[in-house]
Amino acid sequence: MAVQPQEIKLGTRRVTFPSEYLQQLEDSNHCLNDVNALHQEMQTKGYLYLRGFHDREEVLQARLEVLKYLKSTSDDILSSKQPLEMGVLKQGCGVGCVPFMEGKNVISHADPVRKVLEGPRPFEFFKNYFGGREVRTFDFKWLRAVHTEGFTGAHVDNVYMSRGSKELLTMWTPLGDITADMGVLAMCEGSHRLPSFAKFQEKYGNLDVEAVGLKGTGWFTCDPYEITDKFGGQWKTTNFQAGDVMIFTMRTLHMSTVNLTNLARISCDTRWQPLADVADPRYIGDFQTPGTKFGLYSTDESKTTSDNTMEHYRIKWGF
Ligand SMILES: O=C(O)CCC(=O)C(=O)O
Repeated sequence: MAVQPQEIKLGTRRVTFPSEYLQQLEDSNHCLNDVNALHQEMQTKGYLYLRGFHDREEVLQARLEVLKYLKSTSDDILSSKQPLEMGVLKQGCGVGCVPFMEGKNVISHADPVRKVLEGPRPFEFFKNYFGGREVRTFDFKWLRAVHTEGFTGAHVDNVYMSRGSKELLTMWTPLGDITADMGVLAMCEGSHRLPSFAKFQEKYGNLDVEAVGLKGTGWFTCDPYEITDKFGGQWKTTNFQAGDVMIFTMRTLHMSTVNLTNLARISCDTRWQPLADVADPRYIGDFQTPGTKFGLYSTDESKTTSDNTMEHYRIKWGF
């Protein structure tokens, strides 16, 4: 069935989806029984979009658990006029209204949530993907309920977690049916390998934002046009269904669409690697929840030129 074009926001830009600029993602489900084909897809696109990967009912149970948790923390987050499972935010619930749920905590590791994030499906998938080697996932979970107007700017994950396995992959799991106007991942296809991104990857992609004490989010930009104008690639996204996942490399540039609705956008990123590889110590074992927060929970300093801001580095790198 053809998708009706709709006006959404990708970072700072209003865009029509689907359109030439922001295309529909194609899934890689046809490769699921052929590990070489999965590798080939990852190599070509920089990601694997897999539909119906998790059990839908289990995902909806995990979502409900998160909503119950949010309700238990404060009466100011969710509207009591609507059924809890809808996840309707109270009017005015913006930045800072939804509690920080990243790390290893009562909700990131609640049974229904763990059942999805660390269930047999991802373990089997990654073991197969990594050629039969045993795998591990970080204890740290990037569990989020994104408020109205919230979004994630364009970045590669390598800037946050480059101190371990070179084969590390991200799996992004939407907890619920999440349409493009609620805040979904958009992938810049080819950004991990195209020669036009070589300098971007060498300079920005190799930055360890914590080691340099970067101020701000760690995002390269909030403007998707800047990426395609300067480096090329193709932005793609989709309306996600509960059960779908997006798996991608540490070098694949991605961002999210803006949550234009009054619904909490609940999702979690998890990380996977071969067990025998070194794991980034910041995210396993008895880590401390980071004092420095990057990404969504930081202030956007991308246009500030003072030392150690992204703008400072972009000028230094000649971007
Ligand atoms: O959920 C988001 O908004 C961003 C997720 C992300 O950047 C990631 O999975 O690496």
